[in-house]
Order: sequence, then structure tokens, then C-alpha cells
Amino acid sequence: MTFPKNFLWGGATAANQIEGAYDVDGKGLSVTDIMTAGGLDHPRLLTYKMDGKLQKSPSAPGQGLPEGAVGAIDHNEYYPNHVAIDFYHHYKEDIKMFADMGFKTFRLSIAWTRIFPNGDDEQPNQVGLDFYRHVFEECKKYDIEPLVTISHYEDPLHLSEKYNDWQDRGMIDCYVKYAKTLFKEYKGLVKYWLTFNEINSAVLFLNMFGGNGTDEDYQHAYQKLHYQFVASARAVKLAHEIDPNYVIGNMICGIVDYPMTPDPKDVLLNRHDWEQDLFYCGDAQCKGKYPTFAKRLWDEHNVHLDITEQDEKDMLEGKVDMYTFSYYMSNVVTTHEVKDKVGGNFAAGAKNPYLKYSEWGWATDPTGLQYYLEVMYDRYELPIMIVENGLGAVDKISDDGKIHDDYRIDYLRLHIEAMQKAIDDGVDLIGYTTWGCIDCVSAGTGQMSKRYGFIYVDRDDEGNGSLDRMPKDSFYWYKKVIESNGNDL
Ligand code: BGP
Repeated sequence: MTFPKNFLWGGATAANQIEGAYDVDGKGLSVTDIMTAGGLDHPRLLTYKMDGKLQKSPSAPGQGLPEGAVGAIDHNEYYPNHVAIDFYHHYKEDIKMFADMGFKTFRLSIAWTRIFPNGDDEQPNQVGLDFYRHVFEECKKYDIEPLVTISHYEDPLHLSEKYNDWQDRGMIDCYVKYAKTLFKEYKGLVKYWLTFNEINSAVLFLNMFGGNGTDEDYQHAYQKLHYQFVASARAVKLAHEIDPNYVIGNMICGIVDYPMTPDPKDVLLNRHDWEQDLFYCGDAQCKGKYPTFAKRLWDEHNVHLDITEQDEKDMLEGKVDMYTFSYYMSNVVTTHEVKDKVGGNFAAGAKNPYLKYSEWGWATDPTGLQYYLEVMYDRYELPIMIVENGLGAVDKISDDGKIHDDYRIDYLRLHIEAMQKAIDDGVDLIGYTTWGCIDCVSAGTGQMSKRYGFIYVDRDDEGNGSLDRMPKDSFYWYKKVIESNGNDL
């Protein structure tokens, strides 16, 4: 029972959650730059609803929403990602700390708006390109392989408005041009790329929150996904042309569903949830075509998609090379009445009596990770990477001035043990990057106090703090894990 020799141990982040410096050196506004401290849990400016219909957002922060809009927010609120942990100015120090832990890989995303400030500019922004070049060079200094997410919930605001959040195929060309720029620019510096973070979230979240999505919501989500599949496929093809050594992955939000009862109706519902939430996107990007059940999913919500023959050809020719996913928790589904419900950020459904829940209602379920790995490897037979996993918790500085985050160590240890079991089962697991390896702004709550890191960053929910970095106990533990290639847990 041991991990493969070149196993990629590391950690994961996203530009909008760590970089800060949101308006410097020519960077344009991205959709996350106009989200408040409420984070994704709160209605977004871009998708507010009026009279039951999705509406276009106002064009700039500070511009009010019309009366009657659901999701109107106070524009004077604090935007935590504007500074975040200021990785933009601390990247050398941070990468050095990752190297001290022995990282083999570091997952980060590129802020599209640093490269193309509006998303559809003629020429890329040289200062933005240089920034990431310096980051990658710093990684190389320590033999850390960058793992780059091309798009992590940070579309350029201008594009998102122009194309109403991927409702127009004009978005595809902009994405492909952006991706091509990166593939050419960072040839030799980067090997691993992910096209879209948690691509399935568009439809998964509609389904998770009590199935409240309207037909229009589903129409929007499936059309957005289709254009993203085509954009991803065209990027994969280009990447392989530019450098045959490039390895490109999809990225799925891997929430495992279980049926609450043995009632066959629950078991079938569970199967259908796996199809809609996970296999639909997995198949489109790994098999290059829509699954047979896609028609049922579209018909269920009266969805009609703009799909061309060329799109289908592109999807087939642009299959990804590896399957990657985030994993935090499992979920329970049922057709029956639910007595004991889970509540929290991004948590919904029935409570599982066999599992413990985090402060945010996320179920700790390492067996679910093993289950997921075995199902997905069997389905796609592609190398797999877990590119996010971890425990969000409020960390307290003890009297000795240190952070004793044994709860985090326990969580990660159990998940690494589950990974070992999947590997023993034959799963070709090639890497593991824990989420938020350094504390960052939470996507769901928009706050700093939900922390995941091995490295503590002194900054609070109101934006106070020195931004100083400090290793937690988990820092030394993970270092040992990597040193022993997963044997010393
Ligand atoms: C995933 C996102 C990440 C990250 C993580 C933790 O869905 O890809 O960006 O934030 O979840 O979620 P949260 O920050 O809400 O705790």
C-alpha cells in the first residue's frame, strides 16, 4: 500500500481568492471583483432575477439594481478579494513556504482579466503575462510543477455582461484566444492545465438547493455548459498542437450523492442525480459526446440548445487527457419527506446519521472519496487528480502563539487513507492538491474566517491584519506526509 513514485503532492488556490491587487497593472474587472463579503452564497449582481426572469447585471459596481430585483445588494459593502491575501505581492514568500513543505505541484488559476482586461481586447496585457511568468519561474526554482486553471469563476465582467454569462457563442472565441495566448506564452514552464473550474456547478447547484431551478434557469445552465464544452474542446486541441507534452484536464465539483432509503425510487433518483450533476459534464469532456440520458435531462426542463455539427466534431476531437475534481463532502437524496435536514453554505438535503458535519454543514466522508474515485476511474479510464480537498474551519491562535489544527490533520489523514485504498483498487491517481493550502477568501462565504490553509494569514473578515504568514501544525504534518510519500500519516 503505497503512493506511486512521482505522485504529485501539493496545494490549490484560485486567483480571485488569493491575489488581491484587483485593479493594478492594467487588470480589468472580473465577475468576482463585484461580489460582496456574502460570496457565492448571496445573490450575485450578474444573475439577479426580476419578475421570475434572469436579468442582465448593471455594468459597474456602484450602479444600483432596478426596483424589485431579487439580489440587490449594498454596493458599499466590503469586497474581500480586492486585497485577499495579496499573493500578488507575496508570491515569492508563499512559494518558498510551499517548497519548504516539499510541494511537487502548486495549483493556481490565471485571472483572465490580467491577460485580457475586458476579455475581448485585441492584444494581451504584457504586465499580466509577466506576472504569471515570474510566478511559474519561482515554482520551477523549487521543482514545483504548476497546475493551472484557465478559468476559475473569474470571467471578465465586460464579457459576462456582453454575452450574458455564456449565453452567446461569441464567448467561445474569446476563451479560445485567451487559452491559446497562455499555451504559447508558458510553453516549457507549465505542463498541466485545467480548462474550467467545477464546470458542472452551473447545473449542480440548481439541483442541490432543493431543485428550485425554473426551466429558464436550466436552459441558461445547459446552454452555458454547451458553449464551455466547445470552448474547452477547442482549447484542448490547440494545446496539443502547441505542445504535445501538455496534459489538459476537466474539473468537476465532486459531490457524492447517496439514496436516503432502499426505496427503489430513491435509488433511481440517486442515479439520476449522478447523471445530471456529474456524468453529464464528465462524459462531454472525457468521452467527447453527450450521454444517452442527456435528452431526458433537457426534455425534463424543456431545454433547447444551440448545438452545431462542428461543435460535436470539436467535442469529439478535444477530449481531455485527465479527470480532475474537487471533493469535500457527500449528500443524501430522497423522494421521501426529510425530517433531519442539513443547513449551511452549499449544503442541502437530508442529514446522514453516519457522518460528522463541519461548522458549515459539510459532511466529512472519506469513504465517499474512495467510492467516487472508483466510479470515475471505471467510467473514464483516465489518470485522475484530486485538485481540491480540505476542511474549512475557524482557526484560533493558542496561548503559545501557534495554531494547533489537529482537526484539519485528522480530516486530511482520513482522505489520504481513502486515496490509498482506491489506488490499491487499481485507480490511476496521479496527484492531490489540498484546497486553500494557504488561507484565502472563501468562495462560498466570501470571508477569511473559513480557513483551509497549512499557512495562516493574518487577515480578518473586516479586512484588518498584517497579512503576515505563519505555519500551522498541519504545515509540519503535511511536510512529513510528502517526505514519506504518503506513508507517514
Ligand atoms: C470550491 C471552489 C473553490 C473553493 C472551495 C471551498 O467549490 O472551487 O474556489 O473556494 O470550493 O469552498 P468555500 O470557499 O466556500 O469553503
